[in-house]
Amino acid sequence: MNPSLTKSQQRALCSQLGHVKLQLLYKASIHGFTGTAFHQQCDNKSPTVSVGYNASGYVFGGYTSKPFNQSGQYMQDDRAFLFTLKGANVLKYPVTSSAYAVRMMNNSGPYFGEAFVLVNGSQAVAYSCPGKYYNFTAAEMHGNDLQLTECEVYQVEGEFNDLEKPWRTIVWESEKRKGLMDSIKLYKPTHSSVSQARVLLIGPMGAGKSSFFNSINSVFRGHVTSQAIAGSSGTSLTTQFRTYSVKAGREGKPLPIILCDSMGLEESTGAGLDVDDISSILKGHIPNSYQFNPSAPLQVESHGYRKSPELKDKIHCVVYVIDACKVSILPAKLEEKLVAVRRKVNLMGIPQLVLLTKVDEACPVVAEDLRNIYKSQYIRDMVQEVSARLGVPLSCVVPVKNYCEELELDLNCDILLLSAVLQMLRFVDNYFDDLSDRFSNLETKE
Ligand SMILES: Nc1nc2c(ncn2[C@@H]2O[C@H](COP(=O)(O)OP(=O)(O)OP(=O)(O)O)[C@@H](O)[C@H]2O)c(=O)[nH]1
Ligand SMILES: [Mg+2]
Repeated sequence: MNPSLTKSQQRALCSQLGHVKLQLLYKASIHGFTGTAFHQQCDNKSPTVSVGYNASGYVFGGYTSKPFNQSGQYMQDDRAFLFTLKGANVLKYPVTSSAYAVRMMNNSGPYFGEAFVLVNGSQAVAYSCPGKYYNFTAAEMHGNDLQLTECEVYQVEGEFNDLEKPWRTIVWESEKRKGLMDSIKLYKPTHSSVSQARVLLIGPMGAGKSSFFNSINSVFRGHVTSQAIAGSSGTSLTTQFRTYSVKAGREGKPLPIILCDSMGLEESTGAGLDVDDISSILKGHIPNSYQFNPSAPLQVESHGYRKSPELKDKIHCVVYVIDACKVSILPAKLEEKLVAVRRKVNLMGIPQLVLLTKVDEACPVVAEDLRNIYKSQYIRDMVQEVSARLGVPLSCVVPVKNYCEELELDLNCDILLLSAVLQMLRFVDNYFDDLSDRFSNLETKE
Protein backbone atom coordinates (compact mmCIF):
# COMPACT_ATOMS: atom_id res chain seq x y z
CA MET A 1 0.00 0.00 0.00
CA ASN A 2 1.64 3.23 -1.13
CA PRO A 3 0.97 6.49 0.67
CA SER A 4 -0.35 9.29 -1.56
CA LEU A 5 1.32 11.90 0.63
CA THR A 6 4.74 12.72 -0.77
CA LYS A 7 7.78 12.50 1.49
CA SER A 8 7.94 16.26 1.84
CA GLN A 9 4.21 16.48 2.64
CA GLN A 10 4.68 13.81 5.31
CA ARG A 11 7.61 15.73 6.68
CA ALA A 12 5.65 18.98 6.73
CA LEU A 13 2.90 17.30 8.75
CA CYS A 14 5.36 15.56 11.03
CA SER A 15 7.12 18.81 11.80
CA GLN A 16 3.79 20.00 13.31
CA LEU A 17 3.75 16.96 15.54
CA GLY A 18 7.33 16.80 16.75
CA HIS A 19 9.25 14.82 14.15
CA VAL A 20 7.35 11.61 14.23
CA LYS A 21 6.65 9.11 11.50
CA LEU A 22 3.45 8.36 9.63
CA GLN A 23 2.25 4.81 9.09
CA LEU A 24 -0.56 4.30 6.57
CA LEU A 25 -3.53 2.42 8.09
CA TYR A 26 -6.39 3.00 5.71
CA LYS A 27 -6.56 3.88 2.04
CA ALA A 28 -10.06 4.31 0.66
CA SER A 29 -9.17 3.32 -2.92
CA ILE A 30 -8.02 -0.05 -1.57
CA HIS A 31 -10.21 -0.68 1.49
CA GLY A 32 -13.32 1.08 0.20
CA PHE A 33 -14.95 4.47 0.73
CA THR A 34 -17.12 3.18 3.58
CA GLY A 35 -17.42 3.81 7.29
CA THR A 36 -17.12 0.06 7.90
CA ALA A 37 -13.81 -0.24 6.04
CA PHE A 38 -12.45 2.83 7.79
CA HIS A 39 -13.40 1.53 11.25
CA GLN A 40 -12.01 -1.92 10.49
CA GLN A 41 -8.58 -0.43 9.76
CA CYS A 42 -8.49 2.43 12.24
CA ASP A 43 -10.51 1.70 15.39
CA ASN A 44 -8.51 1.97 18.61
CA LYS A 45 -5.61 3.53 16.72
CA SER A 46 -4.17 6.88 17.85
CA PRO A 47 -2.93 9.49 17.28
CA THR A 48 -3.89 9.75 13.62
CA VAL A 49 -3.78 12.08 10.67
CA SER A 50 -6.68 11.73 8.21
CA VAL A 51 -6.15 13.10 4.73
CA GLY A 52 -8.55 13.81 1.86
CA TYR A 53 -7.55 14.49 -1.75
CA ASN A 54 -9.71 16.04 -4.46
CA ALA A 55 -9.40 16.45 -8.22
CA SER A 56 -8.67 20.17 -7.77
CA GLY A 57 -5.34 19.22 -6.20
CA TYR A 58 -6.16 20.03 -2.57
CA VAL A 59 -4.72 17.89 0.22
CA PHE A 60 -6.55 18.46 3.51
CA GLY A 61 -7.74 16.72 6.63
CA GLY A 62 -7.51 16.52 10.39
CA TYR A 63 -5.41 15.33 13.29
CA THR A 64 -6.70 13.76 16.48
CA SER A 65 -4.80 12.30 19.40
CA LYS A 66 -7.82 10.17 20.39
CA PRO A 67 -8.47 6.60 19.19
CA PHE A 68 -11.41 6.03 16.83
CA ASN A 69 -14.45 3.92 17.78
CA GLN A 70 -18.11 3.61 16.76
CA SER A 71 -19.89 4.77 19.93
CA GLY A 72 -21.62 7.79 18.38
CA GLN A 73 -20.11 9.97 21.16
CA TYR A 74 -18.05 13.12 20.96
CA MET A 75 -14.47 12.87 22.17
CA GLN A 76 -12.63 15.63 23.96
CA ASP A 77 -9.29 16.45 22.33
CA ASP A 78 -7.40 19.68 23.02
CA ARG A 79 -4.83 18.85 20.39
CA ALA A 80 -7.14 18.18 17.45
CA PHE A 81 -6.84 20.36 14.37
CA LEU A 82 -7.89 20.49 10.75
CA PHE A 83 -5.39 21.42 8.09
CA THR A 84 -4.68 21.97 4.44
CA LEU A 85 -1.31 21.53 2.77
CA LYS A 86 0.08 24.37 0.69
CA GLY A 87 3.28 23.05 -0.83
CA ALA A 88 5.62 22.39 2.06
CA ASN A 89 3.47 24.46 4.45
CA VAL A 90 0.71 23.27 6.70
CA LEU A 91 -2.16 25.67 7.38
CA LYS A 92 -3.70 24.64 10.68
CA TYR A 93 -7.24 25.23 11.98
CA PRO A 94 -7.26 24.26 15.67
CA VAL A 95 -10.37 22.96 17.42
CA THR A 96 -12.37 25.77 19.09
CA SER A 97 -14.45 23.65 21.53
CA SER A 98 -12.28 20.75 22.45
CA ALA A 99 -15.10 18.77 24.09
CA TYR A 100 -16.55 18.26 20.60
CA ALA A 101 -13.33 17.67 18.73
CA VAL A 102 -14.12 14.30 17.16
CA ARG A 103 -17.32 12.33 16.78
CA MET A 104 -17.27 8.55 16.64
CA MET A 105 -19.79 7.84 13.87
CA ASN A 106 -20.10 4.30 12.55
CA ASN A 107 -21.39 5.07 9.06
CA SER A 108 -18.68 7.61 8.20
CA GLY A 109 -14.96 8.08 8.02
CA PRO A 110 -13.07 10.52 10.28
CA TYR A 111 -15.61 12.98 11.74
CA PHE A 112 -14.36 16.28 13.17
CA GLY A 113 -16.86 18.20 15.34
CA GLU A 114 -19.80 19.15 13.19
CA ALA A 115 -17.56 20.91 10.72
CA PHE A 116 -15.70 18.37 8.65
CA VAL A 117 -16.10 14.71 7.70
CA LEU A 118 -14.18 12.50 5.30
CA VAL A 119 -16.02 9.61 3.57
CA ASN A 120 -19.27 11.15 4.76
CA GLY A 121 -22.16 8.69 4.94
CA SER A 122 -19.94 6.01 3.35
CA GLN A 123 -19.58 8.00 0.11
CA ALA A 124 -16.45 9.27 -1.64
CA VAL A 125 -17.24 12.80 -0.47
CA ALA A 126 -16.24 15.19 2.26
CA TYR A 127 -18.65 17.22 4.37
CA SER A 128 -17.63 20.74 5.16
CA CYS A 129 -19.41 23.33 7.29
CA PRO A 130 -17.00 25.74 9.01
CA GLY A 131 -18.02 26.94 12.47
CA LYS A 132 -18.90 24.02 14.71
CA TYR A 133 -16.14 23.49 16.22
CA TYR A 134 -13.40 24.41 13.80
CA ASN A 135 -13.01 27.69 11.92
CA PHE A 136 -11.69 27.59 8.39
CA THR A 137 -12.46 28.90 4.94
CA ALA A 138 -13.83 26.22 2.65
CA ALA A 139 -12.21 27.79 -0.42
CA GLU A 140 -8.82 27.83 1.26
CA MET A 141 -9.06 24.36 2.75
CA HIS A 142 -10.38 22.33 -0.21
CA GLY A 143 -11.30 24.79 -2.94
CA ASN A 144 -15.01 23.94 -2.38
CA ASP A 145 -14.45 20.63 -4.16
CA LEU A 146 -15.96 17.97 -1.91
CA GLN A 147 -15.61 14.97 -4.22
CA LEU A 148 -12.81 12.79 -2.86
CA THR A 149 -10.37 11.10 -5.22
CA GLU A 150 -8.68 9.45 -2.26
CA CYS A 151 -8.85 9.33 1.51
CA GLU A 152 -6.13 8.03 3.82
CA VAL A 153 -5.63 7.65 7.54
CA TYR A 154 -2.14 7.49 8.99
CA GLN A 155 -1.11 6.52 12.46
CA VAL A 156 1.38 8.93 14.00
CA GLU A 157 4.21 6.91 15.41
CA GLY A 158 6.33 8.22 18.24
CA GLU A 159 10.02 8.84 18.20
CA PHE A 160 10.97 5.58 19.63
CA ASN A 161 9.92 3.59 16.72
CA ASP A 162 13.40 4.67 15.84
CA LEU A 163 15.95 2.22 14.62
CA GLU A 164 17.01 -0.51 16.97
CA LYS A 165 20.26 -1.04 15.17
CA PRO A 166 22.37 2.01 14.37
CA TRP A 167 23.06 2.52 10.67
CA ARG A 168 26.64 3.54 11.32
CA THR A 169 28.75 2.32 14.17
CA ILE A 170 30.68 4.69 16.34
CA VAL A 171 32.36 4.34 19.71
CA TRP A 172 31.40 6.98 22.26
CA GLU A 173 34.38 6.77 24.61
CA SER A 174 37.06 9.21 25.63
CA GLU A 175 39.82 7.00 24.18
CA LYS A 176 38.08 7.35 20.87
CA ARG A 177 38.27 11.14 21.13
CA LYS A 178 41.95 10.96 21.98
CA GLY A 179 42.59 8.56 19.10
CA LEU A 180 40.84 10.86 16.67
CA MET A 181 42.71 13.92 17.93
CA ASP A 182 46.03 12.10 17.62
CA SER A 183 45.29 10.94 14.08
CA ILE A 184 44.46 14.52 13.10
CA LYS A 185 47.55 15.98 14.79
CA LEU A 186 49.83 13.43 13.16
CA TYR A 187 48.29 13.70 9.72
CA LYS A 188 50.63 14.62 6.89
CA PRO A 189 49.50 15.35 3.36
CA THR A 190 51.04 12.82 0.99
CA HIS A 191 52.38 15.56 -1.25
CA SER A 192 55.72 16.89 -0.01
CA SER A 193 55.15 20.51 -1.08
CA VAL A 194 52.01 20.80 1.06
CA SER A 195 52.09 20.86 4.85
CA GLN A 196 48.44 21.71 5.52
CA ALA A 197 45.33 20.37 3.86
CA ARG A 198 42.99 23.14 2.69
CA VAL A 199 39.32 22.42 3.16
CA LEU A 200 36.70 24.83 1.84
CA LEU A 201 33.36 25.20 3.65
CA ILE A 202 30.52 26.20 1.31
CA GLY A 203 26.80 26.35 2.01
CA PRO A 204 23.64 28.39 2.40
CA MET A 205 23.82 31.31 4.80
CA GLY A 206 23.35 30.40 8.42
CA ALA A 207 24.05 26.70 7.83
CA GLY A 208 26.83 26.64 10.42
CA LYS A 209 30.07 27.06 8.41
CA SER A 210 31.70 29.52 10.81
CA SER A 211 30.36 27.56 13.77
CA PHE A 212 32.02 24.42 12.45
CA PHE A 213 35.43 26.08 12.46
CA ASN A 214 34.72 27.44 15.96
CA SER A 215 33.67 23.99 17.11
CA ILE A 216 36.82 22.27 15.82
CA ASN A 217 38.95 25.03 17.29
CA SER A 218 37.14 24.53 20.59
CA VAL A 219 37.79 20.80 20.66
CA PHE A 220 41.54 21.37 20.29
CA ARG A 221 41.59 24.33 22.66
CA GLY A 222 39.85 22.30 25.34
CA HIS A 223 37.04 24.79 25.86
CA VAL A 224 34.35 26.47 23.74
CA THR A 225 35.70 29.41 21.73
CA SER A 226 34.23 31.56 19.00
CA GLN A 227 36.95 33.15 16.92
CA ALA A 228 34.87 33.27 13.74
CA ILE A 229 31.80 35.42 13.97
CA ALA A 230 28.72 33.21 13.91
CA GLY A 231 25.08 33.98 14.44
CA SER A 232 22.07 34.94 12.42
CA SER A 233 21.05 37.93 10.38
CA GLY A 234 19.09 38.62 7.20
CA THR A 235 22.12 38.23 4.99
CA SER A 236 25.31 36.25 5.31
CA LEU A 237 27.18 37.14 8.49
CA THR A 238 30.50 36.07 7.03
CA THR A 239 31.45 38.45 4.24
CA GLN A 240 35.18 37.73 4.01
CA PHE A 241 37.12 34.73 2.80
CA ARG A 242 38.94 33.55 5.88
CA THR A 243 41.44 30.76 6.12
CA TYR A 244 41.66 29.49 9.67
CA SER A 245 44.46 27.42 11.00
CA VAL A 246 43.54 25.32 14.02
CA LYS A 247 46.13 25.04 16.78
CA ALA A 248 46.66 22.00 18.95
CA GLY A 249 46.10 23.82 22.24
CA ARG A 250 46.69 27.44 23.20
CA GLU A 251 50.42 27.39 22.64
CA GLY A 252 50.35 24.36 20.39
CA LYS A 253 51.55 23.86 16.85
CA PRO A 254 49.19 24.52 13.96
CA LEU A 255 47.35 21.41 12.88
CA PRO A 256 47.85 20.05 9.36
CA ILE A 257 44.45 21.38 8.31
CA ILE A 258 43.22 24.81 7.26
CA LEU A 259 39.50 25.43 7.28
CA CYS A 260 38.44 28.04 4.74
CA ASP A 261 35.26 29.87 5.70
CA SER A 262 33.23 31.53 2.96
CA MET A 263 30.22 33.76 2.60
CA GLY A 264 26.85 32.02 2.57
CA LEU A 265 25.15 31.06 -0.68
CA GLU A 266 21.86 32.82 -1.31
CA GLU A 267 18.92 31.98 -3.49
CA SER A 268 18.83 35.11 -5.64
CA THR A 269 21.39 35.93 -8.29
CA GLY A 270 23.77 38.74 -7.35
CA ALA A 271 23.43 37.95 -3.62
CA GLY A 272 25.64 35.85 -1.38
CA LEU A 273 28.75 34.04 -2.51
CA ASP A 274 29.29 34.27 -6.28
CA VAL A 275 29.82 31.05 -8.21
CA ASP A 276 32.75 32.69 -10.09
CA ASP A 277 34.41 33.55 -6.80
CA ILE A 278 34.11 29.89 -5.82
CA SER A 279 36.16 28.95 -8.90
CA SER A 280 38.84 31.46 -7.90
CA ILE A 281 38.91 30.09 -4.36
CA LEU A 282 39.23 26.50 -5.60
CA LYS A 283 42.15 27.43 -7.82
CA GLY A 284 43.87 29.32 -5.02
CA HIS A 285 43.59 32.85 -6.45
CA ILE A 286 41.73 34.39 -3.52
CA PRO A 287 43.81 35.65 -0.59
CA ASN A 288 42.94 35.34 3.08
CA SER A 289 40.64 38.11 4.42
CA TYR A 290 39.37 38.93 0.91
CA GLN A 291 36.15 40.91 1.17
CA PHE A 292 33.49 39.29 -1.01
CA ASN A 293 31.44 41.50 -3.26
CA PRO A 294 28.45 39.57 -4.60
CA SER A 295 27.91 42.01 -7.46
CA ALA A 296 31.55 41.95 -8.65
CA PRO A 297 33.54 38.74 -8.45
CA LEU A 298 37.32 38.95 -8.07
CA GLN A 299 39.11 39.69 -11.38
CA VAL A 300 42.65 38.90 -12.49
CA GLU A 301 43.58 42.56 -12.22
CA SER A 302 41.97 43.02 -8.78
CA HIS A 303 44.09 43.87 -5.79
CA GLY A 304 45.29 40.79 -3.90
CA TYR A 305 44.60 38.35 -6.74
CA ARG A 306 47.10 35.52 -6.40
CA LYS A 307 48.27 35.10 -10.00
CA SER A 308 50.27 31.91 -9.78
CA PRO A 309 48.92 29.84 -6.93
CA GLU A 310 50.83 26.79 -5.83
CA LEU A 311 49.40 23.42 -4.89
CA LYS A 312 49.36 24.45 -1.22
CA ASP A 313 47.08 27.42 -2.04
CA LYS A 314 44.49 25.35 -3.85
CA ILE A 315 41.50 23.68 -2.23
CA HIS A 316 42.02 19.98 -1.57
CA CYS A 317 38.54 19.09 -0.36
CA VAL A 318 35.16 20.85 -0.60
CA VAL A 319 32.65 20.51 2.21
CA TYR A 320 29.01 21.48 1.64
CA VAL A 321 27.56 22.60 4.93
CA ILE A 322 23.80 21.98 5.03
CA ASP A 323 21.34 22.61 7.86
CA ALA A 324 19.51 19.33 8.61
CA CYS A 325 16.31 21.26 9.41
CA LYS A 326 16.25 22.82 5.96
CA VAL A 327 17.05 19.87 3.71
CA SER A 328 13.47 19.28 2.64
CA ILE A 329 12.76 22.98 2.11
CA LEU A 330 15.97 23.80 0.27
CA PRO A 331 14.83 26.38 -2.32
CA ALA A 332 15.13 25.16 -5.93
CA LYS A 333 17.35 28.11 -6.87
CA LEU A 334 19.80 27.29 -4.10
CA GLU A 335 19.82 23.63 -5.06
CA GLU A 336 20.62 24.70 -8.64
CA LYS A 337 23.52 26.84 -7.40
CA LEU A 338 24.88 23.96 -5.34
CA VAL A 339 24.61 21.56 -8.26
CA ALA A 340 26.44 24.09 -10.48
CA VAL A 341 29.20 24.37 -7.90
CA ARG A 342 29.40 20.60 -7.66
CA ARG A 343 29.85 20.31 -11.40
CA LYS A 344 32.82 22.71 -11.27
CA VAL A 345 34.35 20.93 -8.29
CA ASN A 346 33.93 17.56 -10.02
CA LEU A 347 35.67 18.80 -13.13
CA MET A 348 38.61 19.91 -11.04
CA GLY A 349 38.85 16.49 -9.42
CA ILE A 350 38.38 17.81 -5.89
CA PRO A 351 36.73 15.37 -3.47
CA GLN A 352 33.63 16.63 -1.70
CA LEU A 353 31.51 15.76 1.26
CA VAL A 354 28.41 17.05 2.95
CA LEU A 355 28.37 18.18 6.55
CA LEU A 356 24.83 17.95 7.88
CA THR A 357 24.61 20.43 10.79
CA LYS A 358 22.03 21.21 13.48
CA VAL A 359 21.06 17.56 13.95
CA ASP A 360 20.02 18.55 17.47
CA GLU A 361 17.44 21.00 16.17
CA ALA A 362 16.22 18.58 13.53
CA CYS A 363 15.49 15.66 15.83
CA PRO A 364 14.47 15.89 19.51
CA VAL A 365 15.75 12.38 20.26
CA VAL A 366 19.18 13.46 19.09
CA ALA A 367 18.91 16.70 21.07
CA GLU A 368 18.30 14.60 24.16
CA ASP A 369 21.28 12.37 23.54
CA LEU A 370 23.65 12.82 20.63
CA ARG A 371 24.45 9.11 20.77
CA ASN A 372 21.05 8.51 19.17
CA ILE A 373 22.26 10.08 15.96
CA TYR A 374 22.72 6.88 14.02
CA LYS A 375 19.56 5.40 15.49
CA SER A 376 17.30 8.23 14.39
CA GLN A 377 15.19 7.31 11.38
CA TYR A 378 14.60 11.02 10.83
CA ILE A 379 18.31 11.86 10.53
CA ARG A 380 18.77 8.88 8.28
CA ASP A 381 16.00 10.16 6.01
CA MET A 382 17.66 13.58 5.94
CA VAL A 383 21.02 12.05 5.04
CA GLN A 384 19.34 10.12 2.22
CA GLU A 385 17.51 13.17 0.97
CA VAL A 386 20.55 15.44 0.95
CA SER A 387 22.56 12.74 -0.77
CA ALA A 388 19.93 12.46 -3.52
CA ARG A 389 19.45 16.22 -3.89
CA LEU A 390 23.11 17.10 -4.19
CA GLY A 391 24.09 13.91 -5.98
CA VAL A 392 26.72 12.76 -3.50
CA PRO A 393 27.01 9.17 -2.25
CA LEU A 394 25.46 8.39 1.13
CA SER A 395 28.87 7.60 2.58
CA CYS A 396 29.93 11.20 1.88
CA VAL A 397 27.34 12.71 4.22
CA VAL A 398 28.45 13.26 7.81
CA PRO A 399 26.10 14.64 10.45
CA VAL A 400 27.43 16.88 13.24
CA LYS A 401 26.27 19.16 15.99
CA ASN A 402 28.26 22.36 16.33
CA TYR A 403 28.88 24.12 19.60
CA CYS A 404 26.48 27.04 19.71
CA GLU A 405 25.18 27.75 23.18
CA GLU A 406 27.18 25.56 25.53
CA LEU A 407 30.22 26.72 27.48
CA GLU A 408 31.75 23.34 28.15
CA LEU A 409 32.86 20.67 25.73
CA ASP A 410 30.91 17.47 25.41
CA LEU A 411 32.54 14.12 24.64
CA ASN A 412 29.92 12.92 22.16
CA CYS A 413 29.82 16.21 20.35
CA ASP A 414 33.62 16.17 20.05
CA ILE A 415 33.66 12.63 18.70
CA LEU A 416 31.22 13.49 15.90
CA LEU A 417 33.09 16.69 15.03
CA LEU A 418 36.48 14.99 15.00
CA SER A 419 35.16 12.06 12.93
CA ALA A 420 34.03 14.61 10.36
CA VAL A 421 37.50 16.19 10.25
CA LEU A 422 39.17 12.80 9.88
CA GLN A 423 36.83 12.02 7.00
CA MET A 424 37.87 15.31 5.37
CA LEU A 425 41.54 14.40 5.69
CA ARG A 426 40.90 11.00 4.10
CA PHE A 427 39.26 12.82 1.21
CA VAL A 428 42.28 15.12 0.93
CA ASP A 429 44.42 11.99 0.61
CA ASN A 430 42.25 10.95 -2.33
CA TYR A 431 42.93 14.31 -3.95
CA PHE A 432 46.70 13.94 -3.70
CA ASP A 433 46.59 10.27 -4.74
CA ASP A 434 44.60 11.20 -7.79
CA LEU A 435 47.00 14.01 -8.56
CA SER A 436 50.07 11.76 -8.43
CA ASP A 437 48.26 9.12 -10.52
CA ARG A 438 47.56 11.69 -13.18
CA PHE A 439 51.12 12.96 -12.99
CA SER A 440 52.61 9.49 -13.41
CA ASN A 441 50.24 8.79 -16.30
CA LEU A 442 51.56 11.92 -17.98
CA GLU A 443 55.12 10.82 -17.39
CA THR A 444 54.54 7.40 -18.93
CA LYS A 445 52.89 9.02 -21.93
CA GLU A 446 55.93 11.23 -22.46
N1 LIG B 1 21.42 24.03 17.37
C1 LIG B 1 22.43 24.24 16.52
N2 LIG B 1 22.69 25.49 16.11
C2 LIG B 1 23.72 25.67 15.25
C3 LIG B 1 24.53 24.59 14.79
N3 LIG B 1 25.46 25.10 13.95
C4 LIG B 1 25.25 26.43 13.89
N4 LIG B 1 24.19 26.78 14.67
C5 LIG B 1 23.64 28.14 14.84
O1 LIG B 1 23.25 28.61 13.56
C6 LIG B 1 23.50 29.99 13.42
C7 LIG B 1 24.29 30.27 12.17
O2 LIG B 1 25.59 29.71 12.28
P1 LIG B 1 26.88 30.29 11.51
O3 LIG B 1 28.01 29.42 11.88
O4 LIG B 1 27.00 31.74 11.69
O5 LIG B 1 26.45 29.99 10.01
P2 LIG B 1 27.26 30.35 8.67
O6 LIG B 1 27.06 29.20 7.77
O7 LIG B 1 28.66 30.73 8.98
O8 LIG B 1 26.42 31.60 8.14
P3 LIG B 1 26.86 32.83 7.19
O9 LIG B 1 28.27 33.21 7.52
O10 LIG B 1 25.87 33.89 7.56
O11 LIG B 1 26.69 32.35 5.79
C8 LIG B 1 24.20 30.42 14.70
O12 LIG B 1 23.27 31.04 15.53
C9 LIG B 1 24.69 29.12 15.31
O13 LIG B 1 24.73 29.17 16.72
C10 LIG B 1 24.23 23.27 15.28
O14 LIG B 1 24.86 22.27 14.91
N5 LIG B 1 23.16 23.16 16.13
MG1 LIG C 1 29.72 32.39 8.59
